[in-house]
Amino acid sequence: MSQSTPVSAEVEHLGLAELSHLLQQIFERHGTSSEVARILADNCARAQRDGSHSHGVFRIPGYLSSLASGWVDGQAQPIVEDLASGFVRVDAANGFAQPALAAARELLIEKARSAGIAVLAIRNSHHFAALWPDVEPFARQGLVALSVVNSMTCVVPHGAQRPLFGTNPIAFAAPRADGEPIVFDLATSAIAHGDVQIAARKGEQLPPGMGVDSQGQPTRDPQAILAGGALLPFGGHKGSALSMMVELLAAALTGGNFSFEFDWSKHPGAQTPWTGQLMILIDPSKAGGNSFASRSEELVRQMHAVGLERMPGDRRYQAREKSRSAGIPLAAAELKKLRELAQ
Ligand code: NDP
Ligand code: PYC
Repeated sequence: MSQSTPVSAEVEHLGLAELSHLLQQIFERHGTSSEVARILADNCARAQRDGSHSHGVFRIPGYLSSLASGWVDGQAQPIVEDLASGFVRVDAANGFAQPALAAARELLIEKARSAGIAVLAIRNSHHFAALWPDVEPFARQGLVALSVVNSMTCVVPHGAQRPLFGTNPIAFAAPRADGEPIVFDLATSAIAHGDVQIAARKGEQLPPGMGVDSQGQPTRDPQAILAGGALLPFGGHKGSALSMMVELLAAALTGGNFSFEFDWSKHPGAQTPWTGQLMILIDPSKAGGNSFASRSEELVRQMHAVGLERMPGDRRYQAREKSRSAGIPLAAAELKKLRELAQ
């Protein structure tokens, strides 16, 4: 959903470095350390470049109002603990999850390459972004990566009456021999919360089966979902089970909050979920036998042979390629607001 490029004639195109620099200025201007600003800006600019609009510059006001409310610490220094041969833990210190991942990254890779597998458990963290930027770089280094993060209560477990789970995405990345890494990144809700907000803003109806209103009745109206309604898991009981798994891995295992466990009501403006994130890294070279990347390439080849035209990740890679040659398209009005925020 909502991953088309702006259609208005009033569109400007920026390079990745230019957009990232602008976003970095905004974050710094609104109270983050320059390191946090650099990491969040890079993440957000890459999402915009890839047409992941629900987690691109659309998110900037949410980041800034969370920072202004005092809910999240933009200056936090993550604390990395080397717990076991295959286990790294990070206390994000009420800061963002991406700087916590960055702080643990090298140690995590070292452990995965040595033991064949390593787990990273981030807690006390705020993740407000797409998850694919966290996993894709590992696949470019020949590793398989799986990550989950829980968010905020807005999804009704299958068969229940009230919301409990977050939109709880799962992202996976694997290297392949002759192409871009295989990457998927999906919310376990029928639709990401960000896409509901975008639809509400545009005055569009949602497809059926995405959510319910405050009375628990099915609705296609995004405003009704946002005003006391809730989302449904994708795929009924199956998506609901995956969402439950995300709560267990991202929160119970890391020591972070479940999606229902934090109370941001005393921080008006807070939007960033204060939860946890789990990453599992596997070094496929430890498996011996045929090269994993050749095997994954063979799987892709066979998928195409049976008629598959689009792999998960293809849309993003195409948008990326287009942005590389033409620049990242941004509505002029949106860019003007961003430039004002950077002043
Ligand atoms: P989508 O439903 O748009 O896409 C999910 C995955 O399916 C993507 O990998 C996508 O590839 C792939 N895909 C989509 N259509 C097809 C198709 N026709 N054939 C093959 N593959 C396809 O994503 P969601 O709306 O579920 O999630 C959007 C974003 O929201 C994610 O980045 C997620 O991490 C983020 N999110 C973040 C949360 C947080 O707490 N931080 C919470 C919830 C969501 P492609 O990318 O190429 O389109
Ligand atoms: O789009 O569901 C979402 C989301 C929640 C937190 C960040 N993004």
